[in-house]
Amino acid sequence: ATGLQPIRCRAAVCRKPGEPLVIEEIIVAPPMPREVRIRIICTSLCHSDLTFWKLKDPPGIFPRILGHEAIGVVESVGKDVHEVKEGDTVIPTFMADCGECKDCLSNKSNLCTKFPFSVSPGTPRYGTSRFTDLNGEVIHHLLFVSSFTEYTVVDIVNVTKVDPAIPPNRACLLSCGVTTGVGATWRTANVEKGSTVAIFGLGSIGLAVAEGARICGASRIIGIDVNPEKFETAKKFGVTEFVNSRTLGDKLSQAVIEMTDGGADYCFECVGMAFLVEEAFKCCRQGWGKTIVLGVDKPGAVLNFRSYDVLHRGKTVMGSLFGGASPKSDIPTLLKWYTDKKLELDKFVTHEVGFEDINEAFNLLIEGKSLRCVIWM
Ligand code: CXF
Ligand code: ZN
Repeated sequence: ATGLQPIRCRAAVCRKPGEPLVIEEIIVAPPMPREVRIRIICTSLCHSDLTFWKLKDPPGIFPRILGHEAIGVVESVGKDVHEVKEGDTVIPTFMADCGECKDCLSNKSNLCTKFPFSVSPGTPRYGTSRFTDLNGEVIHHLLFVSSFTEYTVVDIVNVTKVDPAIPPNRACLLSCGVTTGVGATWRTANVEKGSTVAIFGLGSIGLAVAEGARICGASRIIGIDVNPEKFETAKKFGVTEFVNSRTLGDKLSQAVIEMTDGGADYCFECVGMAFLVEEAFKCCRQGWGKTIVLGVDKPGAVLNFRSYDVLHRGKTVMGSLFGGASPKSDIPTLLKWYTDKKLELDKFVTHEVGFEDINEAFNLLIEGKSLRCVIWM
């Protein structure tokens, strides 16, 4: 493989918001300096892909190649890339890890200041696209990854080299969802042994939080959802009790406070609704309770807290991106946890489909039938 030539390959292009992806031939330009071109092995569908798929333009932007949870092999490297070489197995991530800025050098942050997170339609370093269709029209990137294509181009700050022996249909989960949930317990909240944890929303992210809480040694893991059917699955992820937020309505926080004798030690909001963050905050105990927000509400969403509660009752509200995990150091740790059988990834994968059936993966997630559907290229 020569990095200097454009590649013609198949990609699932999102041409219009909410319409089925179209598998077509596209041209992928060679990597620019400090970029790598990756052959995607497999990718999985994250709920955020649905968000960007549905987003009407503007702020939606089309045509675009979605997908940001993946694993692949380096096909070629641009100029000045020394960290990886052709043939290396890598996990791309929407979070950068430059390894040089104040944040990347600190163990307390994963918010790279040199290459900050954004929803830019281009690459992080140049702001441009490496994709064109056969008519020469530009196709936009998503979250610096764009994995619904046989080949993509990713900046070196957005790739983590991983052990090629780990099954790709498991390792790819660490590219977004599982790291976000497990990371929130381990890297953001620091859940201690014996804690009581409440999880608001039992989708893949909530279940990854449960998995993380279980690994951290939490003794009670309370799952809260509008759908009681989710409890059966949630038990496999360590959830010990279920609370139905639909039937409880405005009595939800009262119920959680009662069953925890004053409130949970840790509350995780995994839906992305401002009012649910406020509910979660009410449910965490005074003195030391922490509320960790993983969900992302609409831009401009406002949270309402009483200053007395936040400042004088010893409660904390915090949030993170990617669970507060630094890709290049924390993904290899999580992969080791998987090989050591401490972190269970298998149970997240409910479906696997071939690339040509990618729209089926969308339907399964929309209908709430899947947790993670792996798409094989
Ligand atoms: C999300 C994180 C928050 C902003 C949108 C994308 N990442 C992955 O699903
Ligand atoms: Zn995601």
